[in-house]
Amino acid sequence: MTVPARPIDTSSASAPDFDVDVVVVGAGFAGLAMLRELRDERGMSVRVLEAGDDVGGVWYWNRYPGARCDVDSTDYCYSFSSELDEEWDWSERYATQPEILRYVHHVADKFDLRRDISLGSRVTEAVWDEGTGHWDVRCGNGVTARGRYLVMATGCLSATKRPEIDGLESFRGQVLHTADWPAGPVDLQEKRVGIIGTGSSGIQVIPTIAPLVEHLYVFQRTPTFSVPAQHQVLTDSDRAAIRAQLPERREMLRNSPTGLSVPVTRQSALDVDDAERQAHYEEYWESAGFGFLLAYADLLTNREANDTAADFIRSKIAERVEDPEVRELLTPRSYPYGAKRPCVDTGFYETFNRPNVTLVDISASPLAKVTETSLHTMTAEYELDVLIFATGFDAMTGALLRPEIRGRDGRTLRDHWSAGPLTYLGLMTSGFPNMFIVAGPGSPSLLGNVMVSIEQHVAFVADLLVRSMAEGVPTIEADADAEVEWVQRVNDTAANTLYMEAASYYLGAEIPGKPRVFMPYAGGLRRYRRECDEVAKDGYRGLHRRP
Ligand code: NA7
Repeated sequence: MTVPARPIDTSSASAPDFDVDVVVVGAGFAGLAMLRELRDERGMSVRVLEAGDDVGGVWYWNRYPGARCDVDSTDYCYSFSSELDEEWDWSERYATQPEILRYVHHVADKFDLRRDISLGSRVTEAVWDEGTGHWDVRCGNGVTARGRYLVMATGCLSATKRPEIDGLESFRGQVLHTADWPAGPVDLQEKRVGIIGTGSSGIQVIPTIAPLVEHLYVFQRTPTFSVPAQHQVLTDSDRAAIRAQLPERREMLRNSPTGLSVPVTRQSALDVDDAERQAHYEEYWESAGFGFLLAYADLLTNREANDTAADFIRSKIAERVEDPEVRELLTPRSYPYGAKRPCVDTGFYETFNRPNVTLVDISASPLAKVTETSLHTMTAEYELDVLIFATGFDAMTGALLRPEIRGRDGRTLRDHWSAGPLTYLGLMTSGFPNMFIVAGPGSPSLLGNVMVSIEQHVAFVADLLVRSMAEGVPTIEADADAEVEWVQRVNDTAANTLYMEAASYYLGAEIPGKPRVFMPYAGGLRRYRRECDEVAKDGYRGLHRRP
């Protein structure tokens, strides 16, 4: 069902607040990179609309205790400026949220980005005006912008998810979400704290707050595979060594399947004997962190190979948790390692050896209700002062579908994607001319280092816009058949992996009723980059560029 296209009524003033070449939504890593590239390198006018009161995207919102990136800081930053590389020193292997936010502020100030960003401006509506060939964009605070192009740089994990629990509004204690953590101090000292969720965020919060609180109740639905982060503080000599190899390291990231600085092997886990495999896993365990998943080439494609890694991790969990019952509850057995986003941790499992930490298995006895003082499962009551949701996000599509986006003939993106996201290369969707998505569904984004994905998308979009403008092509749109083929390719690629064997957010399983389709492209960043390069070389095959 479609309704006629209509431009946004800007009521009192017919002119929008900002009339630019490109409206970018989001001032996280993707939006800032897009702004700098389009404005400073390509001479376009840009307005960035950002919901938060400051720049930083997920790193602005995820201020929970213990928040860190689980990709090496050296690899989780921009690569466009050698001057920036020279003047910025990361202090730790995995940067904390405050350090990453300082970096983002440094970049925003150094490249004078703030002057083109409207903060506190959450986009609620974006409408394609067929008559003029522009996007009209409106924010909840009344700010309006008009651009020939619209870039959604809204992030894959930014629309928070908080499960409905009966009676939650009656709770008299404090309710927090990891991805919407208050900016001011939160006092957890001597409090009875409950936390729901043991994904990457929960795994970071739990060991950080356990020593502070009177008692911590961890409500776990599915146990997680986690390997030690092997975190370390970087010394001057570490940094000097990293700097000396930075150009080669960056080149390696760009040409790797994952964007991670872990060597890629072609060896199968089944090609070696038990002793050799065990030694190899031990070596990765001691250093690789997230890269443990890359210890052998077939860990995500062959269940028997995967079982060898999963068994190894399970044996390590067994060494780390004292109580046999708790140990069993923490041990993942129902899905392959890596099929849900794997975690890295510092002392997560050991936290359950503390007398003030209780693991509550909510798969056996689900959450039932909240009262003024307590969280109840079906079989027990837990009195709490603070309840923390570490329940993650409406992944990949959430931030794109919450605003009302209307394309050609007034069709909404929600309608177009009602059976799951449809994109060409993860970058464009048919019927929504001149709209681009950075690191969206259909791109590798979440399956690797998202910074490498972001920079590749920014370069691709910038080249495409400049070329189209130079050629007098005002409208760019994904071809509907090319889109269907790409979505099929994304599905086929995932079908050859073990990703399909877990109820993960890659598959839309995190939200009841969300279409179950595998959303990211699982063919790897390197292959994806080549595909995009080929598409560009073929005159942007699969895109209609109408003069
Ligand atoms: P995740 O990884 O999606 O984890 C969410 C956790 O919350 C996970 O343990 C979920 O259990 C649990 N959860 C979600 N909904 C519920 C309900 N309704 N009841 C009980 N438990 C629930 O989000 P994170 O914030 O930890 O990490 C997101 C990303 O940030 C991460 O992938 C990295 O890229 C960084 P489930 O497994 O669904 O049973």
